[in-house]
Amino acid sequence: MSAPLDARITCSDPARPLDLLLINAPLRDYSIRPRVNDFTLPVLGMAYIATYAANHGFNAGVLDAESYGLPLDVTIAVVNAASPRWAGFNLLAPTYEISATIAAALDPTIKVMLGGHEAKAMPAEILTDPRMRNTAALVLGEGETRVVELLHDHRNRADLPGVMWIDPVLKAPVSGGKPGSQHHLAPKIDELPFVDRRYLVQDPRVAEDGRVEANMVGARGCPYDCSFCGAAVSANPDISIRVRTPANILREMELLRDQYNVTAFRFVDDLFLGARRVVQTMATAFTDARTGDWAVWDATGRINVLDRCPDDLLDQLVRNGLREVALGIESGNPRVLEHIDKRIEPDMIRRVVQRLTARGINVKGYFILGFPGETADELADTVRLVHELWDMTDPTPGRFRASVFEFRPYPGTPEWDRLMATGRYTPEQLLAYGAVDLTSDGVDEAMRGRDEFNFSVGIQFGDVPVEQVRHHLADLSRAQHARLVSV
Ligand code: B12
Ligand code: SF4
Repeated sequence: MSAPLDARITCSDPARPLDLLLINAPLRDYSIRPRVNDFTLPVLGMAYIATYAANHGFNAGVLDAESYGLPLDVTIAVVNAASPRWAGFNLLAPTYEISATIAAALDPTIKVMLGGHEAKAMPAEILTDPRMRNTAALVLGEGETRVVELLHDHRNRADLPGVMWIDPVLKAPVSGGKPGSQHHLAPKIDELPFVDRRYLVQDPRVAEDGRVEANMVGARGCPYDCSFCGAAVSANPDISIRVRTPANILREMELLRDQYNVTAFRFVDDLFLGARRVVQTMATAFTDARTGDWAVWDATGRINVLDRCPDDLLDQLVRNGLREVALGIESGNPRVLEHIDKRIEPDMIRRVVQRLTARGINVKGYFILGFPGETADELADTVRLVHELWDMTDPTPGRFRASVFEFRPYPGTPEWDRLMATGRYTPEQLLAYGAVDLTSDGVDEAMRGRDEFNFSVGIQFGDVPVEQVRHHLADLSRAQHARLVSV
């Protein structure tokens, strides 16, 4: 009899051998410095794949090593002991090195499949990385239907579009795809099964306010091209932008309410409130379903789109239960915003934050410090804007909070291409991500909560030295934390 499956692996049937184990790699080796917080967002993409595979009769599991803060050797031992037929990785730029280290240490009888943003951006380099030698398939883009095809051993990977591997004869990367197979690239999102929450470690979960909260995906793809972003349209040419129908979204919300008592929802996709037509359609559907009577929800939005929404539409969203909008503000300087191709300007930012918070909608603003070519004055504009937005929203019923990051380049993005075109950097330099420990000066609650986002390649891209960028970042994060604590 084989050993019982490690309890940290979530799967549809622990008594059956695993066809596929999807591994969310830890962001760093937690044997060296343990995790300092215990919350992470759920791995919805992996859960979508596992759910779809289970619906097709396969036993797929998820090991969220990041959420458990697993050391590298433990992660490797857990996967090898589970001995799945396939092991799958979601490769993101900062997690590539750790994923490759895990893949290299797996039992060679386990076939490896790769997906995620980094796999899409650098497929040839990854397939020829000796640590990835057991890779039988690298899948570009949305995985559900192609992963299930790959799990059928008798089916041919060469039939699948956007699937790559190393040809044993040519010893070079090749890709598949037969005529009529393009539908795999954009699975019909209204026909996908709702995510089986068994695969997620902390979702649904009881939030600080006592509500049971769940994360959802309402749309796939983003039509914008912000220069730093891994989700930018030019970095994802394979994606067709699709929004789920309101009826489909509402059905999942009601199911989560009935099954788990969920009354708070967070839409993590790039652009839930990112297109005027979508905002209007959702508002009408949520009004008809009286969603605001029982639920609150948070979503991402675009400042330029919300700026064009009339007051009555914003009022309707409040009645629908809209609680918080996350906005990519990025910079307080017009030249930098233009450089990013953000299609917004500082007055528009002030206007939208004011209109939302005046209605009681909270705003979470994302900012980036240390952009390529950013001057000290331009960075100071961003710091000033954060303070201005805090002050402006002090008297409003809705809160404004700032989430600040250090710039880091992601392959495939417009900013990456610009940096490479300067001839000053090699891909290895731009990919040398390291965890930055901003919690090291004694216990610092402000930095703990965001420890997993403090990543850097340690290069000064603008006029402001990296140490000063971090100093501003830590200052703003501490000020933000103090404001939350004092509320
Ligand atoms: C929610 C989210 C998170 C969550 C959950 C992450 C996760 N592992 O799923 C949290 C907060 C934990 C997170 C953390 C990080 N994230 Co994040 N995240 C997102 C966000 C906003 C949405 C992802 C999502 O759920 N999409 C919906 C699902 C359905 O799509 P999906 O996850 O892409 O999965 C599909 C495909 O990618 C594919 N797929 C996924 N996994 C696999 C595995 C296999 C084997 C196969 C074949 C296919 C496959 O099939 C899935 C279903 O169609 C994206 C933005 C975006 N557009 O993707 C950024 C994004 C993916 N994150 C990013 C980054 C960098 C990170 C961090 C590294 C942050 C950091 N510290 O620097 C960490 C990594 C932590 C980790 N180990 O996962 C970048 C990636 C950029 C890049 N080129 O690498 C993105 C694109 C954001 C950005 N602005 O650029 N993130
Ligand atoms: S930052 Fe937001 S709007 Fe810009 S490309 Fe990324 S997901 Fe789209």
